[in-house]
Amino acid sequence: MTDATTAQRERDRQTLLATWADRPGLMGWLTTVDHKRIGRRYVVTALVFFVLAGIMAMLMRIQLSRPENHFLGPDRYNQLFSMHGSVMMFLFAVPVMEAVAVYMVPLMVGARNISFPRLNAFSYWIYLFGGIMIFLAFLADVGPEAGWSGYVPLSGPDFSPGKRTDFWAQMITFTEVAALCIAVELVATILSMRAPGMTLRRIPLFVWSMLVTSLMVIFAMPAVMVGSTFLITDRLVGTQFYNASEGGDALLWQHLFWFFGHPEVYIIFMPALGMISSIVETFSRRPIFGYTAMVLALFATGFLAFGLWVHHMFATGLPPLGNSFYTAASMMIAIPSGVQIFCWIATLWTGKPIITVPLLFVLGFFALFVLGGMTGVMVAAVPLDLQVHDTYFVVAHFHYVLIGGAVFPLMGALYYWFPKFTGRMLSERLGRWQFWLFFIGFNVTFFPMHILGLMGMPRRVYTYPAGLGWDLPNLIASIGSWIIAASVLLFAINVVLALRSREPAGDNPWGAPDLAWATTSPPPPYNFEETPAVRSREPLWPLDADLAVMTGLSKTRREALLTSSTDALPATRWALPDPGIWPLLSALALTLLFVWSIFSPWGVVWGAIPVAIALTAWFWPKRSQPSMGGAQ
Ligand code: HEM
Ligand SMILES: [Cu+2]
Repeated sequence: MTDATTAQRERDRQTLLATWADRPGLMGWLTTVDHKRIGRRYVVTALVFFVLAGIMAMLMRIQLSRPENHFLGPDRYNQLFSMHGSVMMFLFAVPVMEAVAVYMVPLMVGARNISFPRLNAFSYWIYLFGGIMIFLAFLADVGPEAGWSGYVPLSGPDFSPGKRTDFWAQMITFTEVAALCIAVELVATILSMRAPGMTLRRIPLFVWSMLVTSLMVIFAMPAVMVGSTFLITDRLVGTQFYNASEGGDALLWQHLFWFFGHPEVYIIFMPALGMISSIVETFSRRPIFGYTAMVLALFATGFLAFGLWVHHMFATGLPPLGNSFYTAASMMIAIPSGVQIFCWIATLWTGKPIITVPLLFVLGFFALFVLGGMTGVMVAAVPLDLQVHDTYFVVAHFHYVLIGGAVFPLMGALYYWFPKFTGRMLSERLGRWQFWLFFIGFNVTFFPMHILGLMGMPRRVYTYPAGLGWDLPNLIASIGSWIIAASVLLFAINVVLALRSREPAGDNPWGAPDLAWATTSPPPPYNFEETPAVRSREPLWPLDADLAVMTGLSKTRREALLTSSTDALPATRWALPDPGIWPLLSALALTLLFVWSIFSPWGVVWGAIPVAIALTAWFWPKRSQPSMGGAQ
């Protein structure tokens, strides 16, 4: 490169930086609309919630480590398992996956930012405030107490007096608003902001998995929002949606909840599948085997996931023919999962796998997920389910799928993408220790629960009598939970050490093939100097090849390129918004409305005024922004 072009590139970079950089300091932090800053913040917040819910799990395991223990009383225990389950599901598992996608998807498709960046900021604040609210409620002894599934009539006005369940139901609305915002942004980003040339057949599998996940969020979350809003109105203003004696129906809650709740576990699991594909591809050093089959399997899983919810309700006495249908559907979903596992194994088999920490976590996933999947097929059979329903067998099963199926791939992905997020590498040596502690600790904790369940120990009990043969498995499980805690602590230490190290990771330390690695690590505020142009499914392979770029986007305005949905042909340019404070203020106003409405229905009426003001200010048209029309 000549001196003149180098100098020109440097000038371009400065111009881009001036256009895209946030304001310095606290104001910049509060007003940012950069998907990377918001995504990173989202990931960190979700991990904090994971640790808090994990501490609650530890307290429960201490209580259950021996029979007739008095460490926690029944009321405290009820609140703890309800908080643990709700926080893990609503505030950790779904948000952390979406958070990683908020960071990675725009980079993987070669865009300058996520679509609707202010909505993205709004989503984060709503999520944060909802999470803070539920923890404050818990500390003030108004934490949830009816389990993460909040069944009526237990959660209704007669059996859960006080405000505990109202806070819980409102927290759900908060987190689902946040999740829906992100889902919409991701769908729009994936369908209309892909780099030119990234046709449907060239989309990275993680991006595909997030498209399916987001569509599932859009279909599933409204059910639980409607359900929890009915619950609030039953409790607050005397509607009778769930009250059978007044013509309501308690089973309506279970249908609404599980119509969301079953897809929810796939909403957690699907991004994990995408993460595994990314990791397996990079570390096998070959394109993924069976790409088309993988994409079809993702869609099949997403579709089938909506036909299974009744398998959570086998014990409610529904007609046997209906039950058989849901049994068959539940078993069928093992097929697309099996297809994916075989494709990964084929990729590893025919590639030259390098066993790094991310790949170790994927191998751990294979072992644990197969076990969790098998117990899943077992409980899908009605006769067996009727025996183990509400026992520790189920607790073992769902922790195997949730932790084995989602947390293990997530840990792998955090190791894999950490250099992208921070520009530093996590230590492989500590990572191996962490993996083995997690893997062993996990099995020590949860394997004995299968046996406990088969011996008849019910879930959600704060203690048990001695002499039933439950003492030893419980003690082993409790010891295991400390090993998991040690592993999580080691991860935290690894992160701190990596952040303090001065050694840069380099732009593409793993030799990965997707566009996310075509820019620096961490990327600049504008992501890419020029829009990358894609000619194959693995645009960065072979690693020494030059990446084609498309020039023409303005450097002095926040412009994004819109491309067509199937062929990714350049269509038009689009002005993305500047940073602003209104998403934060709107989220605050909405929080006021939600919390106020827990105490009085008038909160909805008066609380709507600040929301309307904030939204009006947010959407007030700016004269200074010239319209860009359909300029090419
Ligand atoms: C990290 C180690 C973990 C430990 C030691 C642990 C332990 C426990 C314990 C002791 C219970 C209560 C069992 C009962 O009394 O019925 C429980 C319930 C539950 N856990 Fe975990 N857990 C862990 C991680 C997770 C994760 C990562 C998730 C989700 C992603 C999760 C989701 C749940 C759910 C949904 C419940 C049911 C709550 C309810 O009954 O309403 N757990 N867990
Ligand atoms: Cu299910």
